[in-house]
Order: sequence, then C-alpha cells, then structure tokens
Amino acid sequence: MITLKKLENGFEYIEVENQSAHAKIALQGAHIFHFARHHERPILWLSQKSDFKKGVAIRGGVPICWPAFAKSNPDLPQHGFARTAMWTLGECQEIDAHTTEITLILRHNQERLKLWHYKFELCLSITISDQLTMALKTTNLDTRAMKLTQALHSYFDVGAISDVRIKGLDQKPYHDSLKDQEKVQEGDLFITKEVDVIYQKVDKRIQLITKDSILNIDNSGSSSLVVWNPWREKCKHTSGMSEGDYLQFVCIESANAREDFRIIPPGGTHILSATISKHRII
Ligand code: TA6
Repeated sequence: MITLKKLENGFEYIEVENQSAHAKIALQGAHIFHFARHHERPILWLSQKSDFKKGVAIRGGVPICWPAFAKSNPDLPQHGFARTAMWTLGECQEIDAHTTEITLILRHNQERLKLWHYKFELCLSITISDQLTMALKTTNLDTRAMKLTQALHSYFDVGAISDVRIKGLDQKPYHDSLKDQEKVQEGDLFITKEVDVIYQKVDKRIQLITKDSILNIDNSGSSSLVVWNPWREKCKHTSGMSEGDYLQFVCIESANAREDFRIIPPGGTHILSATISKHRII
C-alpha cells in the first residue's frame, strides 16, 4: 500500500506498507524518516523532537546531503539544499507483495540556480522490502562539469550505543573532523565519545553490530564513509535532539566526501547508492 499523508501542520509524506516492511518518506528532502521490518525495532533512528517544519531538516532517518557535504562549499548551507527542498513524487510501484519502489525528483529552478549555478536533475529511488535500498542519481544538465560532494546521512537506531561495534574499516585512512587530523583505523570502531570521522578507500561491506542484530551496509558509487555521534555535550547543543539521544543512534553515511568528490561532465550522471540489510542475532 502506498498512501500520501499529511501531518496536522500540512507536512506531506508517503507511507509505504508491504508484507516485509513499513516506511515513511517526506516530500521535503525526499527524506526517509521511518523504516522498520514488521515486528522489529525501526532500523532508522528518528528524534522525538524533530520539527517536521517547512525548510527545517528532519532530525533522523536519512537526510540527503547534496550538492555539498558538510561545509565543503561555502556558498551553500551546511549539507547543501536538497534535504530542505520540496521534491516531486515520481513513479511509485508495488513490484510484488514484498517490494515497493518510490522515486522522488528534484530539479534546478531560479532559486536553486542562485545557490548552485548548474542545471541538474536529482533522482532518489527508494526500494522498500526486507532491506532498504537508496540510489541517488545526479544528472548534469548543464554545459559545464560540476564538482559534487554528497552523502546519504543515515541515522541508525542502535538500542544502546555501548553495544555498537562497526566492522569493515580496519586499516582505512580517515580524517578526524574534530581534531583536523589524518589517521588510520586500527581494528573495529567502538563509540565511547564524540566521533566525527570521514573514512577513505572504503571498498567493502560495513557492518553495524549491536546486541541483537547485524546491519549490513553495502555501498556503490562511493569510496568514502562518514561516522558521527555527537556524544553528550554536542547532543545538548544540536537542533532537534533531546539530551540523551546520543545513546540511541550512530550515523554511518555512504558518501562522496573530501577527496572522494566526483566531477560530473555535461550530460553525465553519477549514482551514489546504499543497501541496508539486517540479520538478527537473537
Ligand atoms: O555527518 C557529520 C556532520 O557533518 C557532523 O559534523 C554534524 O554537523 C552532523 O553532520 C549533523 O549536521 P546537521 O547540519 O544535520 O546538524
């Protein structure tokens, strides 16, 4: 079932229900803010304080950072404008009883051209089944090459941050954004303090292990990955977050960030995609 719904304040979203899972996707930002397989805890974390207000990025789910990650383009807002823009609904298809595909589209307009001086089409295809696949396709409709950084800024519900172990990053170089230092990962990653790091040369499955599950993150069109948790102090000062939220989530973001930027020639395309699948331990 695919339903167009509205919150009391008029905020529009698509609700998807099939035999595998339940999902909610806001038209603002093409923002997936709920994904859960039936009878399981949600895979994506959503802040209870999230605004769901026009022009304010939802806190949680999967914000789309485009056409710039973080503050990599001083002419753009942090993480670009795609996550607060109104997207249009494209094709919606119930592939089978277990699989639904939703497409959303964003194109240049006068306002966006003032911020990002390129004609473009951005298309997010979301496949909802017992796993979640997001494919973000950029098409350069301009006559000049564009330099792009971007991320699928996924917030994962971990139950308790103390249970988290992230596998697949051993020996990967990373930029520590907190200390502005270059380092190399030794072994698995545990979250015991504020973490804001951008890994490079990421070329295989990443696993988010918690008390009761293993989440597999398989990326394509990307060789960088961001891991973020604000921890106690930063959490208190982050919009849309409650004080203890840092204990419940970790962001693992499939990206083209820092040296993994992409140059898209006129008429060219690039697809950044992530597939999230879950294996229950108990
Ligand atoms: O993904 C890491 C990061 O760039 C952090 O530095 C932090 O700023 C986070 O994104 C959240 O950014 P936001 O603009 O959504 O508050």
